[in-house]
Amino acid sequence: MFIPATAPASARQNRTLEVSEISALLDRPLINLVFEAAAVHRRHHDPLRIQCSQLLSVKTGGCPEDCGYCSQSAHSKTAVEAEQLLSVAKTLEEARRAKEGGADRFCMGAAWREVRDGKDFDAVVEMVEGVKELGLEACVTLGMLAPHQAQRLQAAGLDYYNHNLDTGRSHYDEVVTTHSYDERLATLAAVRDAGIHVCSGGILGLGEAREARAELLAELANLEPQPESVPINSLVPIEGTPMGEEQGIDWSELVSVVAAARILMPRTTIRLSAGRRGLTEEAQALCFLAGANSIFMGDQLLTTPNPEPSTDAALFAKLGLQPASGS
Ligand code: SAM
Ligand code: DTB
Ligand code: SF4
Repeated sequence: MFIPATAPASARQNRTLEVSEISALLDRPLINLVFEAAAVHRRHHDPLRIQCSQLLSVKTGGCPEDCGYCSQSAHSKTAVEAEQLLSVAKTLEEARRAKEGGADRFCMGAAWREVRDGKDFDAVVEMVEGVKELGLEACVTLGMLAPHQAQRLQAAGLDYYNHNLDTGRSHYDEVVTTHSYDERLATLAAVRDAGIHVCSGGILGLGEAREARAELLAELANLEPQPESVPINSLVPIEGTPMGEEQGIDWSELVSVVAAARILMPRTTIRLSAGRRGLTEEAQALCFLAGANSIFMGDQLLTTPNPEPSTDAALFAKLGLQPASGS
């Protein structure tokens, strides 16, 4: 029996959510699901405020992992060339520009399997310190992390660590074979134990069934405590990758996952992440109504384009939305 959204959030956090009940939630009429999610959203968040993060790829391409969706995997022949780690100075210049553009969080991504202690990690720690000095929240996504590395990032002032579970456990082997689901969970535990906020979500459109989406939501919502941030990406198909020909998912599936995530994780920030260029304004509006309250802003994600800032500003104006950091 699914606990109705009118029950206090604590009621659902005290027990394990079953995949079957989340599947049933995703199968509900979309109109009812969005209505319920919108009600939960308003109880816990200002529905007019959207948290705005900006991304920068600080180490692009040449990744040893074989994630089938990714432009940066050395296993795929894509247009992305492998690069060295960006300098601290260049990174902080981009962070300054992001702040001027209205971002409140700066997220730095590296195409690494895992963090290795050494000069590159030292430089990333410096980047985190510099971003914090600019008065921005700092987030990094660097692949797998050992507990001592998480502690070092925490000491540098890191606010969030992004590490996505990407899809349900049953579908994971179809997506990546060079690391396991349990390794992803171990990194999330190291992040949590170090006292850094957890940012973890997934990608829709990897050829998964609805059941796998329910599994992903169950994994995330059953984490204790629940992640502070859950990015929901729609696959950006990349030519040359095993998933480059996948058909995009229908907007209604995306809205239902956003709504279910909001109902299951009432306090979490839910980010409408990669794939917004493929969505109409109306579909994005429904996602914001259903509880999405964060986006990536700026015209570039990691290696692919994002909506132009002026396009997002026009959408925000039409919907009466404001960046979370704005007055
Ligand atoms: N290497 C690190 C890792 O895998 O955790 C960090 C970088 S990785 C590019 C960060 C996340 O971006 C992935 O977990 C995935 O969810 C998302 N992502 C990558 N390529 C994508 C694509 N083509 N479409 C949508 N999301 C994508
Ligand atoms: C997340 O969930 N999405 C971001 C961020 N975390 C690192 C990455 C999106 C990448 C989209 C494809 C690209 O630009 O390469
Ligand atoms: Fe590497 Fe991350 Fe891309 Fe996987 S998603 S290939 S780990 S950069």
